[in-house]
Amino acid sequence: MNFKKYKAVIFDLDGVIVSTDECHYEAWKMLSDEEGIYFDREINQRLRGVSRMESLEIVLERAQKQYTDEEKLEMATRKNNYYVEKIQTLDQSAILDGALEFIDMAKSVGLKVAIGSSSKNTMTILKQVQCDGIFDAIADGNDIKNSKPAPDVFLVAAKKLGVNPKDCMVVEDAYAGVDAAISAGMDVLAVGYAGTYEIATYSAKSLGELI
Ligand code: B16
Ligand code: MG
Repeated sequence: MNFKKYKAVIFDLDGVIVSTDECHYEAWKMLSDEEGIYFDREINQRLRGVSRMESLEIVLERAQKQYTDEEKLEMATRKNNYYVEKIQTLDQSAILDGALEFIDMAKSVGLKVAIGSSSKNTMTILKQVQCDGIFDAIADGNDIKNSKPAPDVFLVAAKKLGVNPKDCMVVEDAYAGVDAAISAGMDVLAVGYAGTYEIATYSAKSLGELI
């Protein structure tokens, strides 16, 4: 990978910088159990990078009844309350392998660094793991209407950085996120769960592998 051909790296948050998978899984599982809806870890993998309301629709594919929009909103809020409670327990040990070193490496060759996350809890998570001061820009679920695989969150991040999208590289762990980066006209390094997605520009098991 020729790092120097880029001007910025935009990092996805959940699954790239911080491991929040288990918190999301447990919160969706609590909601599903209360509603009598089947939910497992395989279904949870389909929620990577997908917005909260779209995630709920995937969870509801297994529901035995129809829910009104009002009920759906209440369920998404209930899940989020469980999730927010769980992420209070996160600390720096939740930072994923090689993430901080990779950010330092990018900064040391003059690249700007940003977050491009679907999560509306981005700031809470970054503060929790003490990474809120290290990025030049943050774009998250609060900045956009269309979430990944739409390119919006990465385009907002590039705009906040003042960098042309074609000069950005995205780091993603979700299929939806890799698709979003490509739609934004950006190169993408796929790691973790998306590490085998063949349309990515580069791939690795984790950022730690590239240090
Ligand atoms: P929230 P990312 C995504 O974050 C998660 O991967 C996805 O599982 C979650 O549903 C989504 O954020 C919305 O999160 O409910 O906190 O707004 O991977 O794009 O950083
Ligand atoms: Mg992710």
